[in-house]
Amino acid sequence: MTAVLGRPLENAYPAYLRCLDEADEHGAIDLALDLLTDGVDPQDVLLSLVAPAQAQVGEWWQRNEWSVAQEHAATHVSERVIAAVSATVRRQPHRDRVVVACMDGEWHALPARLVAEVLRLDGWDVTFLGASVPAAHLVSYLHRHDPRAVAIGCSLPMRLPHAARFVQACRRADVPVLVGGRGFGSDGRWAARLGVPWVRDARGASTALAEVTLPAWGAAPTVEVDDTEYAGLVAARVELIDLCVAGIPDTARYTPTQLDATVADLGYIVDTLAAAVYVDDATLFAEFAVWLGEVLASRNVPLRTVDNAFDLMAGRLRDFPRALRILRSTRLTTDAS
Ligand code: B12
Repeated sequence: MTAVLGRPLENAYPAYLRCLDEADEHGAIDLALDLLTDGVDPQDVLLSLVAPAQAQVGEWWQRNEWSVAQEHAATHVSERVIAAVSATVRRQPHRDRVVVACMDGEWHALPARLVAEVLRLDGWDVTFLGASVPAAHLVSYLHRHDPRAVAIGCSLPMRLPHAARFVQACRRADVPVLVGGRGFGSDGRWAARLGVPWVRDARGASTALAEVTLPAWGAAPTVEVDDTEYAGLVAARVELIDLCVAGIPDTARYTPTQLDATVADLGYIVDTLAAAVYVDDATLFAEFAVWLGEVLASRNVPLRTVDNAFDLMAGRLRDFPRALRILRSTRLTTDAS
């Protein structure tokens, strides 16, 4: 954890993690409110205590040290803390209305919520729409409320094609868009591919909103997005999963839980491959493969199974040049291992 600023937060961080570990929401709220009483900036409480603690929770889950239930409990505590901080520090909005939302299928509302609260603390009149908003519903909402801009959060690269549709919908409604979140890449390079302004963090969002000018924010995509191959992959999704379940040795002996997990992982593989094809960037899939390798290795899943799935998919995707190139260049094991 590197993001802490100054002593009070530094001292509070281990205690906050303990509260998350024990699902102690009262302890966590007291700790956050005590920091406010001590004069710590509320934005720092959100961004240098809650945010890095949530990232830590993710690492524990990734390494199989924490169960999904522990992660859910911890996230609930963080949500309560954010609510307590914003209820304690109420600022009258004196800037324009801004909408913060996550697109269809994106359930990571908490990162966007942090952004929304930081914007609120900076005086913006924020409407937070939360997780998984269908694009059509967003558009009708924008027509009614006419905000200065929409800030879109995406935490999973595999949701990028949906983010692109969301951006297009906002542009059709003539509302400027900015995006953020780890789903656009650590340096925002996939936002650049979609031709949309990206900001690294919540404070950056506030600065960017203050500077918003059209048409700079209405830039066209920097690459020709390959919808055709992407659409073909989406259409073949179920077939690809079935093919792998049938083709991977031993699946007949899997327990129902193992089979469910395998089908879910195969779904992530296809969706991430489709996203990599969409933005035409093999590094998107390569980064995912590293992450998947870590997740599966910590759960004792043989990584050869994944390479096996890549090969089976490549066999079916002979007419998909981008997908084929990506699959053939990605391996979780070396031949010798
Ligand atoms: C909590 C959590 C969940 C919760 C979310 C609940 C909620 N209310 O948000 C639930 C259980 C739903 C969930 C589900 C999943 N999750 Co999850 N989740 C997390 C976790 C642990 C914390 C999220 C969080 O609060 N982060 C804190 C914020 C502050 O961090 P941040 O993203 O860095 O945000 C900063 C910037 O990125 C930026 N920013 C972020 N959003 C935005 C938006 C805008 C507009 C702007 C301007 C800036 C901006 O500003 C923020 C603050 O400065 C993360 C770990 C992590 N590192 O984030 C995993 C994580 C994101 N999840 C992950 C995964 C894999 C999943 C699942 C696929 C798991 C599964 N097997 O089902 C599903 C997918 C669900 C879906 N379709 O959306 C992975 C993603 C890995 C990858 N390479 O893609 C992570 C990284 C965990 C990990 N280490 O492996 N998850």
